[in-house]
Parts: sequence; C-alpha cells; structure tokens
Amino acid sequence: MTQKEISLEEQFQARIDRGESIEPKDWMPEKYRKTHIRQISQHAHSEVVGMLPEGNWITRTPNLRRKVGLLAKVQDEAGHGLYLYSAAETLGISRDEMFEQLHTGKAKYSSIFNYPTLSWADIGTIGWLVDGAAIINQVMLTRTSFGPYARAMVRICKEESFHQRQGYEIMIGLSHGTPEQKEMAQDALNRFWWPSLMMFGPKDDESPNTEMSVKWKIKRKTNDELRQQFIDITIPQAEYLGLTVPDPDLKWNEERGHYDFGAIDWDEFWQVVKGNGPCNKERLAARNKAWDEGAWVRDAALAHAEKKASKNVSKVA
Ligand code: BYC
Repeated sequence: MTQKEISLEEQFQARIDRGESIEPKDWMPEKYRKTHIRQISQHAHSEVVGMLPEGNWITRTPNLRRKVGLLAKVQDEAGHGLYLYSAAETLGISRDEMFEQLHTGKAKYSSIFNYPTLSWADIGTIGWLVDGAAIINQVMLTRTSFGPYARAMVRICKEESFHQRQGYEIMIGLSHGTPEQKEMAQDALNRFWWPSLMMFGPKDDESPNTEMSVKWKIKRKTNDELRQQFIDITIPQAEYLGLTVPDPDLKWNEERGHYDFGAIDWDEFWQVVKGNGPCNKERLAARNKAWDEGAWVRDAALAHAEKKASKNVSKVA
C-alpha cells in the first residue's frame, strides 16, 4: 500500500469514527466496497428468495383477510429486494451480475429460506420469528455507515414491523384456537426455532467478517449480541402464546440478565449455507425458472426504453 493510500484510509476511518455517512462517490477502501456489495446483495437475494416459501401459501390462506395480508407482505419483500439491489448498484456492480451470482449458486442468501413451509402455521411463525429476527438485525443497519444502505433500511424496517405483527397475530389465533390449531402452531415453532437463531450468522469467534464490519460501523452489534437480544425478546412472546420453545436448556439467568440457551447445531447451519439444506436446490430452480420465463418482459421493457431514448435524441437534434 502506498503512503497516499494509508493516509486516505486513516481519513476514511476518521470519518467513520465521527459517525459520518459514506456516499457512493466518496473515496473508500476496496475492501469496504466489496464487503458492502457482498452483504447488500446477499440481503437482496434473501428478500427475493424469501418470497418463495411465503408465496407457497398465497393460494391456500384460510380466508380473504389473510390472503390480502400475505399478498402485501410478499410484494413488500420484492420491494425490499429492489431497494437493496439499487443500493448495491451504486458501488459499481450491475444488477445482471448480482442475478448471475444468485442463479449460479455463487451468492449466498439467508439460510432460513431453505426450509419448507409445510403448514399455514409456518406462515405465522415466519412472520413472528423470521421477520422478528430480521428486525433485530436490521434496525442497527438503519445507522450503518454506507448512506444508500442505511436509507433503504429505514423503509424496510418499517415494513418488517408490519410483517412481524401479521405473523404474531396469526400465531395468537392458532395458539388460542382449537387443540389441532395449537398443535400446528407448536409444530411450526419446533421446526423454525433453531433455524431462526442461525439467521444471525456464526458465533462471534467463528465469524470472519464481524471484526472489520464493527470497525467500519457496518455492523453495530455482533452476531452473538443480536442473537441473545432476539431470544430475550421472543421468549415472553412464546409464553403469551402458551407455546413451548424447543430448548430444554433455556433458562433465565438472573446474574447475566439474559436467557441461557442450548447449543446450536452449527453443522446443520453450514450444510444449509453450503447448498445442502432441505430446499436449496428447489429455491435456485424456482429463481432460475422465473428469470428465464421473464426474459420477454425484460426484452420488451428494454426495447421500449431504447425507443424512447432514440426519440429524445432525435428531438434534441
Ligand atoms: N445464511 O462473518 P459472518 C430477510 C455467511 S432477513 C447464509 O458472520 P457477516 C427477510 C456470511 O454471508 C435475512 N449465510 O458474515 C426476512 C459469510 O459468508 P461470506 C437477510 C450466512 O456478513 C423476512 C459467512 O457466513 N438479512 O431478508 O458479517 C422475510 C460468515 O459469516 C448466514 C440480511 O442479510 C445465514 N444466516 O454477517 C423476508 C441482513 N449467516 O460471504 C426476507 C444483513 C452468515 O463471507 N446481513 N452467513 O462467504 C447481515 O447482517 C450479515 O450479513 C449477517 C452475516 C449477520 C447475515
């Protein structure tokens, strides 16, 4: 690294330490740019792939009111994907490149969406736990150091709060309903509890990116801190529902002021992240199919844009 680059890095870090927002045209270390492209595009892919397990229930909601809520939620996820892809594009990567990385399996997306949605209660549980975990993780991102990402996250977090409430409301209905409905809610909690805890990423001592991301104020809290916060907030919610969290080691620790919890199966986590989860192949196949079948829409939109641009050029001439 040259002396000039060292001094630029020092000035950059000083800006971060002062809490300034970094904008796309500002100087930034190459690693900062790459880390953001990685995290923002992974986040965008998670939103778009996350539409699949939820969309699975749109035609089978128990009533019209639930259908309207679920439709709105799935549309919101598409919107989140759009804001995030746009934020990543400001760093010099094209949308086509990001899609290519997703479709070929090169890019990661959240492990949670590689689990199937087997019953209607899974939709409630995803709203309650998955959106609940997403809010805990993402509220800190509204203050992340990169301006376009932080601004996109403000709106996303507002919508995620609505998603969490619609999910929890479904769970209240089911868990206070008939014994069969309560059993369905318990079964969904049993299957989604541990994968939800995995959403926060590996333990801090096994997370290669955390140290630098905290220094650059991309992450304001570590994976383990956020996971603990999520557990502490969620246990009273499970108690209100009258459901049992599937962890025999879960216990309030008076001294720490937090819940202690059992061991997470990290082997399962890495298997899912590496593409061997229950639905990884199905999810990628669905995204590839949608991409191929949507080619005519992209072609038509581009042809229209080109025609409009050439008309504007001839007007100017
Ligand atoms: N799944 O060093 P680490 C949502 C990867 S919510 C898959 O700790 P980092 C939604 C990680 O990418 C879900 N991969 O990484 C909610 C890294 O791999 P590479 C999306 C994971 O980035 C409801 C490696 O493991 N939310 O979209 O500092 C409805 C080492 O990890 C996972 C976001 O993306 C995982 N769970 O921290 C619909 C929020 N965890 O790239 C949609 C923004 C870790 O080095 N992202 N990995 O090969 C983040 O906050 C952070 O990226 C993470 C990971 C906390 C996820």
